[in-house]
This record gives sequence, structure tokens and C-alpha cells, in this order.
Amino acid sequence: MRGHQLSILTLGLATTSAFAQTHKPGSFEDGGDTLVSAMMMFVGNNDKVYMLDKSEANPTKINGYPAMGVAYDIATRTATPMLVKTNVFCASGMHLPNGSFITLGGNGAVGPGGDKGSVNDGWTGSYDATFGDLDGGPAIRIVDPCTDADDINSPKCQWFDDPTLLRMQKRRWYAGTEALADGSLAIIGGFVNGGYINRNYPNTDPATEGGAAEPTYEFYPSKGQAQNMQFMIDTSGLNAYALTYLMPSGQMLVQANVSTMLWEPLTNTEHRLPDMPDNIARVYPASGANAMLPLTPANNYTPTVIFCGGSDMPDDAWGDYSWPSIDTFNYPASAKCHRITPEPTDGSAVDYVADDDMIGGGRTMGQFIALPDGQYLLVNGGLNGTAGYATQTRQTLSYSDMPYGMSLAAGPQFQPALYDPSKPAGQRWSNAGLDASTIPRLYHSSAILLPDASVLIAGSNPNVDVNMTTFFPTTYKAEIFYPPYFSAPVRPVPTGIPATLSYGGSPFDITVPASSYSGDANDAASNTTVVLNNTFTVNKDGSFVLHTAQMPPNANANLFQPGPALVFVTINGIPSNGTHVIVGNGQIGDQPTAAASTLPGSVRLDGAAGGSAPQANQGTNSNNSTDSSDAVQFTPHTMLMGVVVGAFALFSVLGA
Ligand SMILES: [Cu+2]
Repeated sequence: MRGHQLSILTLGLATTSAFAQTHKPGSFEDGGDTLVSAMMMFVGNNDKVYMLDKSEANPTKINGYPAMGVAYDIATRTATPMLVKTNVFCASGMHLPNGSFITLGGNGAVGPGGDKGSVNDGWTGSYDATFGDLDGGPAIRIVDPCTDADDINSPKCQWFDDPTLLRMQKRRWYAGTEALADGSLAIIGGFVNGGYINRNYPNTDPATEGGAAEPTYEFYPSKGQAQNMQFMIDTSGLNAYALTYLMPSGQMLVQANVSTMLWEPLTNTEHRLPDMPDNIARVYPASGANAMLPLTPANNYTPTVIFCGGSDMPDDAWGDYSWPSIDTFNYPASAKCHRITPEPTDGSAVDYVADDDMIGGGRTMGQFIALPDGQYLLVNGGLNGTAGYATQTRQTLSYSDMPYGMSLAAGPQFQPALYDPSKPAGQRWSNAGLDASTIPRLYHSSAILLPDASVLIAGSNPNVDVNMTTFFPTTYKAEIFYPPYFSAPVRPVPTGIPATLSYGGSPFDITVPASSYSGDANDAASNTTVVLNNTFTVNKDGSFVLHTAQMPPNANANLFQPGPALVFVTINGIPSNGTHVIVGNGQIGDQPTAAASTLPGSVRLDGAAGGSAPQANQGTNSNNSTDSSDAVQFTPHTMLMGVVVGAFALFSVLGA
């Protein structure tokens, strides 16, 4: 694959203003028309978000057929249709080491009303003459993100989407996908075709469900024949979009149904962990919010994963491929949260720990967005029910009696909330000062962090095809949410962030000018959230230099798989704009590592401050050299500092 052009980095920095644009903190703004309903989206770079939809009767056409994809321009909040040939409903996706994005699987070709394509074998459509879509079941689609400097319609900006040339071994709808340390992808399980949950009922063939379930995993690029995963068989039914997190050891946390394991991907060895408490399912279609908490030097980069919401419906209520057994839209979603630390470094036993209940009741299809101030924004979803859609349940037998049309969820959760993992238990949730949205965001809604640290929210379509008149209609309207840190009059404007980060190796210096923060420089330089280790030097003009380590090499690339990231410098809880960087060497394969970066001690300087003209009040030397004898305090220990590396592979299919 071609390396991704990174020259946008310098451009972005050169044009960054120290002064925050005026956006009301805690508010939603109109994000424009996305043209397709954003079932899935990802940030390509500082300019573009890519959105994908299932094949349906979107009024926006490309080559004469309904569009399934767009490139969304962040600055102008406008979308441009892009040609996607194979039905993306419901693929998984991930960034590759060079910054490209890949989506895997989907469903057969469909036509109007979700009917199988006009060319079909009786089960699966291979093409539909009305919608013009091809079978997406085994599809592998790859795009190299383009910037404002490119013509989005030029060949190099287009999706590669040709299953005759590149495809998976198996058909996979709702497969789980997780990157390994070499940047290759494990692709796990899925349905062979669509359905509500991945089983017949009674469940007499949990492995293959008579050919409807796909209990295997495979890799991209291939590492050999697809193999059975026993965990997929044991979690039959509720095992689609398995929740996966790579751990420092290279084992993968895999959670599905109410089961949990650590899996060794290269040997297919399973180590079972305790079940999820209280019979709560978090995978699709229970669709709980989940996230990895910040990895910091303070926690020795030990991953903890949090799961919130989902559903504790009894096993028989989930029904089968066709529909649920009960009226899910009347069944309250869970409000509970649980944490697990799968590989503790202190010898403690591995088990789930109850965390604070979510604020504002239960939530299915909620979504966590990791913010660069270390907090997590929770948006979207519903108070009752599950993801998915159906024309009936086993309780409500006629579509005309379904109270919310095809939606299996109800009670849209309009109110965002913030979760602060650093607060003591009992105080972690808050929604003070946060406006509520007015747009229901249920099945196939999505949210993602933008490079300016705002949050793009889009999609929602609990319908088999476009329906603008039902209870929860197909939604094309996007919103942009501005977290509370948008109250800051100025935001940090760091310079010196490199285009690539390595695993270990020489540290680099980031400079923060005095004009881009307020208050005492020592406080600012020492008071932040962290991911990368660093120290600092405060200068007399109020600027300071962050001596910043590369990615910690101790877990090789397991801790943060190679690929794109947004780097933020966060001072006193106020983040800079994110800078798009590539972590690793940009290629699939073993990543080069070096010894952990050695940092100089921190240098404090009393009297230096930000927010105004230089305030040099110590000594007579008016330059800002860091080795000045005016530096009044030397801190030999390593300080925790404010560079947050956020994965922006914050893949956001909700409900999904
Ligand atoms: Cu979906």
C-alpha cells in the first residue's frame, strides 16, 4: 500500500490560531447534511471524515445509483459522494499502519425495501439492478484519505472495492476486527448473512447454525486458513461485533455474550476470564458503550477497559435471526458500568469491578468518545431496547402494531454525559452544563473526535430502507458537540510535534508559546493529563518546552498498534488542536523498537506566565534559552506532562 501523504501536518500547524473560535461550551451546532446516513465513520486526516452507509435508497446518487459513501469536509461541513460498490451493511473497519482505512465484510446486494438483489442464488444477492450494489459479504475495501489539497474525485482518492481481486476467505457480517502489533488485523466471527442475533432458537447448532453463523477468524493480510474459535461457539447468538482490545502481552481481550477471554491470536489459545456480572450483554445488539481508559506513566501503561449500558434481557428474550422474542423497545437498557484490568501488574486477581452507574438512566447504543482532557463523552443511544430493526417481534406480530416502526429501541437519550475516570468512585459522572440534542440517534448512529477536539455526531436509521416519515427516520443531519474546554479563551498552540512517533528512541521537544495559555507557567507545565512521558523547561518569556518521549517501547507495539493518531497538548485541561501523526514505520510488519527515551530533568522558572506579553522578571538575561542560569528550580524526577496521544481509529459504528 502506498504511504499516506503527511505534508498536511506542517500546513495545519502554520495556520493554527492561538485564539479559540467561539463555540459555546457544552453545545451542539449544526454539522450539515451527510448525504448518506452515517452508519460508520472515521477521521481520515485534519481535513476529512469518511462516512459509510448500507445500500439503501439514499436520494444522493453516484454513477446513477444511491450513494453508500461520502467524504465529509470538516471545515465546510459539506459532504461529497464517493463510489462504494459493495454493500457495506454492516462491515467492520480499522486503520492500517500507513493511515489508510480498511473495511471488512458486509451483506449481500440488496434492492428497494432491503429485498435481496435482483441477481441472487436464492439466499444472497450478488447484484441489484435498481441500487447497483454488489455483494459485500467477503469484501475488503481500502481508501487512502485525501486532503483539501487533493481532488476528492481523482483516482488516488477513491475506494478500492473489487472482491474479484481482494476478498476475505469467509463472508462476514458484523465481524470483530482488531489490529495486532505488526499492524495486521484479526477478523473475528460474524454472521454469514444478516439477522437480529446470530442463532436459531432453540440453539441446536451453536457452531454454524446450519451455515448461518461464521465461528472462525482470519487475518488481513492472510496468515493462513480461517480457523474455528471455540469462544465464538460458546457465545453463540450474542457474538457479533465481539468487543476486542489488544493487551501489552499481545493477548487480546475478547468479550461477547456474557463471556470474556484473553486470546493468543497466533496460537489460537484461549484463557477464560470471569463472566460479565449481572447477565449484561454488551455486544450487538445489546450494544453497550465501551472504551479503554487512558494509558499513562502513572498506571504503568496498564490497560483498563470500561463497559457501560447494554442489556440484561434473559437469554430466551433475545430470540433468533428473525426477531426478538419480546417487545425490546419496552425493556429498560442497563445503566450499569463495569471495569476490568485484564493484565494487572500488581498481582491482583482479574475480575470485573462495578463502576458508577451512568447518569440519566440506562443506555443501549451509547458511545464513548475519548477526549484529550482525559474524560470520556457519552452520547447517542436509547433508554430502552436494543440495536437492530425488525418488522415484528414474537410479542407484536404485525408491523402495523409496532409502536416505533421497525426500531427495536425507544426513548432516545438526548443528554450527553461526561465520565471522568480520575475522580473517586461515586463522582465520575456529570452532565452539568451540557446541552441536550434534539435528534434521536439510535441504530446506525455514530460519533467521533475531530482534530479540533470537538465531536462529530451523525447517522441513525433503524429502518430497512430510507424512511423519512417513520417514528425514528433515516437521519442525514450531523451535529458537532463542543465539550466544556471550549470555554477557554486561548488554547495551546504547540510547535515541534513530529510527523511520526517511534517505539522508543530519541525524545523530541514541543514548544508552547506564552500567548496560548493563561496562568503561571510552572503550573501550566506541570499540571496536565498524560500519555507520553515528558519533562519540561519553562522559559522566561512564559513559553515552555516539553521534552517528550517517544511511544513507550516496553510492550513493543501491543500497547498502541502502528497507525495514525492525533497528538494533543493539554494544559490545565485545555487541549490544543490535534496533530495527525503516524505511530510506527507506516508498514505492516514487525515494528522497529529502541530503548525508552531518556529525558532531561524539568526546569522550572518562577514568575513566568502565559496569556500576555513576556513576563521575564528573573535576572537580566532576556533570551529564553533553556540552559539559562536564571532557571531557578531543577526537578530531577520525571514529571507527568500533557501530551495526549489519542487513537483516532475511534471506529464508530454504533449499534452496529
Ligand atoms: Cu449495523
